Amino acid sequence: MKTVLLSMLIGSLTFALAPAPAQACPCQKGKSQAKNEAKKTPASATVVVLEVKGMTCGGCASKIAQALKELKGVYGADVSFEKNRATVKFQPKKITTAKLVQAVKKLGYQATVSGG
Ligand SMILES: [Cu+2]
Repeated sequence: MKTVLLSMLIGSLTFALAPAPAQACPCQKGKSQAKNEAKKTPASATVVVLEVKGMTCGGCASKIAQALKELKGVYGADVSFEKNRATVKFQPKKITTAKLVQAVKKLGYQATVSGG
């Protein structure tokens, strides 16, 4: 029992130290708890960089990354809130960049394929 109490204490301490997320942020609603498993990336995969607008906290970035990773044909998504950018590794035969953009827009953010 003592171990349980201690871990609970540590748990709440960690929680208290973590930065509080912005309440008005759209990423706070309907947060998915899907697994963050890395998929195997074939050599034929390609990378696209999307410019993402509308992110207001790191949670937005994680939410977008999560949604992108759940798409068929996407092997990995790295979203940076600071850079307003999403780097997506995907299989062009399975999914188009338009679909990737669409998935980000569906979450309430603006996205465009970066020119370079
Ligand atoms: Cu957010």
